[in-house]
Amino acid sequence: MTAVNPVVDLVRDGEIAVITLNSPPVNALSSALRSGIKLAMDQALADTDAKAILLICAGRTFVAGADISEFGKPPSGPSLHEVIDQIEAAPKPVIAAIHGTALGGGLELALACHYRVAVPSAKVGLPEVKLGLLPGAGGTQRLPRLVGAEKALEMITGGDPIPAKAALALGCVDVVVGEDSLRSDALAFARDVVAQNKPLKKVRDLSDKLKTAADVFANFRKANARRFRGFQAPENCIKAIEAAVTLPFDQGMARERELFMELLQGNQSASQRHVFFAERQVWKIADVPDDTPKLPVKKVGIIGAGTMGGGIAMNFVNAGLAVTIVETKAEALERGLGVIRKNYEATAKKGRLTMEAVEQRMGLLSGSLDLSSLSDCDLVIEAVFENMEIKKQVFGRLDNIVKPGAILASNTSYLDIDEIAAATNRPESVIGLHFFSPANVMRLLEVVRGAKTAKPVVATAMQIAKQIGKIGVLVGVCHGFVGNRMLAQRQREAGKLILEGAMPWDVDRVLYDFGMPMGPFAMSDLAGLDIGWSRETSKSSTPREMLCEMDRRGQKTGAGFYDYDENRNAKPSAITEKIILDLAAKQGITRRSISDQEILERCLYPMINEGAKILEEGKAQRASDIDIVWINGYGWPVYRGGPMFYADSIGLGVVLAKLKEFEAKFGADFKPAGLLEKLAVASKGFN
Ligand code: 3H9
Repeated sequence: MTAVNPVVDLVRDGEIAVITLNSPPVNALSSALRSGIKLAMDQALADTDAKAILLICAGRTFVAGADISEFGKPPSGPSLHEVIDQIEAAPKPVIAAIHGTALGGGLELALACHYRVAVPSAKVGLPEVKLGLLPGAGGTQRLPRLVGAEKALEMITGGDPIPAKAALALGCVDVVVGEDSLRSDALAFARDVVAQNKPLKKVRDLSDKLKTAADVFANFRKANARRFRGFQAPENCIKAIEAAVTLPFDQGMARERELFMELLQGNQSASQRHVFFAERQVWKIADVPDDTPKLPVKKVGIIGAGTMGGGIAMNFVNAGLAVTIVETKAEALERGLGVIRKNYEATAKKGRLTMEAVEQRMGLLSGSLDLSSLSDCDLVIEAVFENMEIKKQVFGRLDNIVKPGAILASNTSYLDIDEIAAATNRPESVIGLHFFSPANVMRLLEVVRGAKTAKPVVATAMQIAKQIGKIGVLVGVCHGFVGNRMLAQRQREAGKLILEGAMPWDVDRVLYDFGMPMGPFAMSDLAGLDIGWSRETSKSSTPREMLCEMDRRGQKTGAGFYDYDENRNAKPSAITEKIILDLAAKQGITRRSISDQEILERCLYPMINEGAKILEEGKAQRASDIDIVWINGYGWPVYRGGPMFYADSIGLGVVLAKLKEFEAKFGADFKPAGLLEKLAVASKGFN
């Protein structure tokens, strides 16, 4: 074996030169890897005894793409384009042997090869759109030539990889070989290419599949307008594929470059790349190393069969764990189990689950009216009414019932985990697992670490999050934890803005246009205005109270802040407007015109400020964890990178100056956090 450089080897196996890429963990195309491939190609091409070249990877995967950490840094070594051009132009056949994933630049590299072989478990795709980019090394020009524009549109704007078998059917790979014999089968394939003197198949020269109906692109844009709302990358992907269809190859490549650079230099891709790394950082806990022992979790107990409890149960059942749900009343238990069955059956009706799987999952679920049936559970999650006294009672009882060492978790969204833990004699086993509604759908799980929570309990909770397909974010005990604590800031300002001069639909429109799935008032209408409201204590002191008093309790009653038609389409409401105007007058507020800019800053900057306080108090490990909470729990647009990254991208100095201005005008709610002030003065960012 000849080491060409530390990450690339070259050997000759008979008449085949074998280039092996070995750059763990995922063979990303770093400068070193590109240099190594180029050098190895030079040598293999110069070797007159080598009749064909095999490109194969060591480790767990074929090339997973360009090295994302190099983006935005000064270029070094040969570019990926140089490497790709060299391969495609090679006078000897070059064959890619694919296992694991060939993604992004990795697939682009493979598409430049003359032939591709893959193991059955391999996947190939162009996921650049998820990083706010487009495939920038020929992917937008070569893939349509192989699979046609329509399929390329779907694959490139969707970004999801396809399995080897589908890739074979599309012509993306030439042959699928044995799962455990990639190297020998690929070598045999290469020898066959040589023996039969097969042609050098260059994707750039193909044109048959490029014939496309004129309206394909317009139709695709129209059909996906909602899905792509706010994102720049999908549109650039579409334009690049259009170029593949309308321009000669080299001109198409130039257009691809232009469109790629536009994205690479933009804010959206910077945000999405931040999120890529943030999602991987989030699992790392400074004082709980990866090798911390985990507790075995095979049987889960859930207390409460309501919407939350049921949704939580589905997560575990989906992951193949046995779940017992406990309720106090038989009807509630039956209703809860019935809802779960209905949910599964609805999924089955859509063809995404077999009826057999529905039964299998329901078979993992049992119901009980007796807390003591949870005695042998490894993990118990309480999802009862949000009331400290009730929770303390439940935990006190659990402490006497559940086997020692089991994890006792609360799904509280606000309450003090330490106080709950103190109701037991095993506070080290108590933790918060804050699921977001609908719990079987939302990806976020706030893992709330109490003052006494043991490290193995923390480590196990994070592992469980992964196991059930959630993104677990470790947070500390404080009112509302990370997400709801910051949300409270936005809700307060939204409430003030509508009395000062804006209308609910103004606030909602500004936040929707920013990229949120909906604004605060539309969200309240959806959730129900009467959450936490009671007629006995209602004092007509806020628009929400007054709406509830009128039985306008949101979408479920056909009216809330908005009026709704029979299809639940929202319309601004004259009744709400009058309530707001009357209340403002009653409170002596002189209404004024409020700009969209002020609405945005008033809603978002106090959130960012609260995020700074959360960091300062150590309630989140890092700013990027806060971003992950907001993206996955509240629909913050991923192309704005989360509130903390967004603050960095506009500049903390700008945020600080505005907060000070608001503090002078509106009072202490806007007092800047010490950390924000410190970082802004030092011209630093949160990330
Ligand atoms: C591109 O190719 C642009 C071109 O079109 C044009 C160029 C001109 N770079 O996810 P994991 C790290 S854009 C750098 O935990 P898994 C990752 O951060 C690229 N680093 O493993 C992590 O580091 P750490 C298009 C990368 O087994 C470690 O590797 N390609 C890259 O769950 C393990 O990753 C993509 O978008 C990278 N490209 O999943 C594919 N990829 O251990 C992105 C990973 O320090 N990658 N790392 O936290 C993936 O989707 C997954 O990593 C993969 C493996 C499926 C490959």
